[in-house]
Amino acid sequence: MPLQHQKHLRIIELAIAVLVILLIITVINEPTEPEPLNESTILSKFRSFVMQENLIDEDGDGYPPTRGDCNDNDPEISPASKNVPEYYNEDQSWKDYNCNNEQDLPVGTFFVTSKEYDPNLGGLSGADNKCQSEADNSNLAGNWKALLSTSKINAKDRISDEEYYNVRGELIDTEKIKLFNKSIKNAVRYNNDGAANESMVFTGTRFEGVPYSAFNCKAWTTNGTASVVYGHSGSADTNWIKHRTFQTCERPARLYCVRTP
Ligand SMILES: [Ca+2]
Ligand SMILES: [Ca+2]
Ligand SMILES: [Ca+2]
Repeated sequence: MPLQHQKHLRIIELAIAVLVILLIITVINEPTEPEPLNESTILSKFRSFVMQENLIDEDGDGYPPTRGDCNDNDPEISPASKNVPEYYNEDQSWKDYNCNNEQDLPVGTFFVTSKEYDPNLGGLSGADNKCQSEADNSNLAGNWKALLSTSKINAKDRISDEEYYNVRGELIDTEKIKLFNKSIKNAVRYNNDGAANESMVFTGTRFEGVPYSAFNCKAWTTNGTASVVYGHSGSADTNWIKHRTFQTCERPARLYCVRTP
């Protein structure tokens, strides 16, 4: 074959190869047929979007989980209820309104301890530890202190000025000056688990919130010969804080515990 013809053949082969490549590219880039939009495909697309974005408000409280509903199975729990005090109900249940797995009772809430203690409490700090550990055992949030006086320390100075409630949300009194003025509006009555414990409570305190002389088992360090004042957790008159006096520190009793800042 003459050289000229061979050249022409090469050019034709090259041109065919380019055309084939162009054809392949065109076929690959051909847009696929769009899915026809009928009512059911629109609905199913919408449903899967809503599921994917978690926009459903299961309990109908107006807030889906993506808008802050930390419990979408309970319409009483939503961003609108996150500061509601988590007092015990009558059946000792309670609701975790802010979903933090702790029971949030306001500062100024009182409980009476579940346990009775020896009058040698280990001083005020030992008594505070007992309140704190009972609170912790029941998953009550915050700091808790025992309402006690020694001869030098006033019980009233150990707690902050608040509205005071028991753990079922019954008002004890509206401010400190009224709390320590004879009677209170409701007895402390309930323990850290929300059950009633109407019994003797160590206080060492007069109704004014100050020491009852030296009736405090030597600042709560002895179970021997010393004097003591008990209150009564079922009382709302002055007996709530000064119920009985004894000349000996042998008898075990409970403590009043108060949430502090
Ligand atoms: Ca909801
Ligand atoms: Ca809810
Ligand atoms: Ca809580």
